[in-house]
Amino acid sequence: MTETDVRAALRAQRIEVPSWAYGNSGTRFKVFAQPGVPRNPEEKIADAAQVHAYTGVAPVVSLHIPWDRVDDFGKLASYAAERGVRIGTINANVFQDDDYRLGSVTNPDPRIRRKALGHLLECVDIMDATGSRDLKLWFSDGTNYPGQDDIRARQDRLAEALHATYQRLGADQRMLLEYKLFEPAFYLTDVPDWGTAYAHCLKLGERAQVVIDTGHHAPGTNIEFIVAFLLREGRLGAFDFNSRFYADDDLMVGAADPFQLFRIMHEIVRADALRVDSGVNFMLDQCHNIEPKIPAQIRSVMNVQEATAKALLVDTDALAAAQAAGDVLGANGVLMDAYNTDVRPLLAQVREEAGLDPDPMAAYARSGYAERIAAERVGGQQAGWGA
Ligand code: PSV
Ligand code: MN
Ligand code: MN
Repeated sequence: MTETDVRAALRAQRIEVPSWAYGNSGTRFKVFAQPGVPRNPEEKIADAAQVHAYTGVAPVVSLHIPWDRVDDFGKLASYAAERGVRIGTINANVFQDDDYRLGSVTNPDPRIRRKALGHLLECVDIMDATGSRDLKLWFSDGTNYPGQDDIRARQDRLAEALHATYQRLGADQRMLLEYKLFEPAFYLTDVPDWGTAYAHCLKLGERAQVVIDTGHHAPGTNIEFIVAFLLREGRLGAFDFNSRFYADDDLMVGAADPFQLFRIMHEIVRADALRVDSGVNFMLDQCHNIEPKIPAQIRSVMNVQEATAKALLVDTDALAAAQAAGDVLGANGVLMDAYNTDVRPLLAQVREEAGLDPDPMAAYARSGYAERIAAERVGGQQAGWGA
């Protein structure tokens, strides 16, 4: 790839930001309030628009329902457009209701299953109103104790709900199924891994795709293998990017393990899946408990850009030659050369070419936006109401 191609690919890259990154968040021990946090979905979108204004690659905001419920979603979409962004993925939430103590779509009680399915279908209505393509499903469903419920029956109930939701999708809409190893259930999770998500998606049809949340794996899992495998099968629909040190930490992507992020982006570039029309959506799923939120989102976008730039710089001819020759050290060296390149000057140039400040963090800090929202907004909303 020529340097011009690399710069063009970086300019064309798109990263979706989550509405919930801008609200107050914490752990189950403490939610820390920060000054200036949004009081409503409009203000979350306004903050997300700041991230796009300084990075130029984050024009899409993901919503979580009901956290971002409004009376008129069409109006919210227009509000976003006025600020230069648009509404992206609609994230369903069937995990914050007392009724879901024993599960949502897998609950043994048919009344609760109907209620959960009703919410999933309502999310598709919202997608119709916002013009969103993707419905993201993550289920907190699982059990805490062996024998608590029937593993196979729960899979049957899950399949039934997924099928009914899939049938409701419009021709241009997709269902993204997210997996997570554990939490909040500790003994068994109904969609614990990519294999389970993939098997359900295969049965549903081509518009059912797997989501890889980078924080949802056991320590040491080779996530880039999962990326390569799903891309090869045409079933990688999206990423939820974040970092983990221990569990589902939701820290800034590229903070815990920038090398892992590079390896993931290498597989993306290898499959030509960086393009906006590749069908792979790159989203952040993060919470910023102690750091300021808008700068944390800007930093996260920059971390993804740096990993992407390095992946684009891999000398693919030299890599293929070394691999074909069985040159283990040579092949590894090609990859490490790209990883060890300082791409910050290249990205600064890409930003300048796009008419942006080469240093988005400094430009945002200088803008006075943080001080303005701190003065204007009183009583900021908690992201996910303390989820
Ligand atoms: C679950 O841990 C998850 O990763 C899902 O994507 C949820 O929708 C999101 O977090 C909420 O923060
Ligand atoms: Mn997620
Ligand atoms: Mn998560």
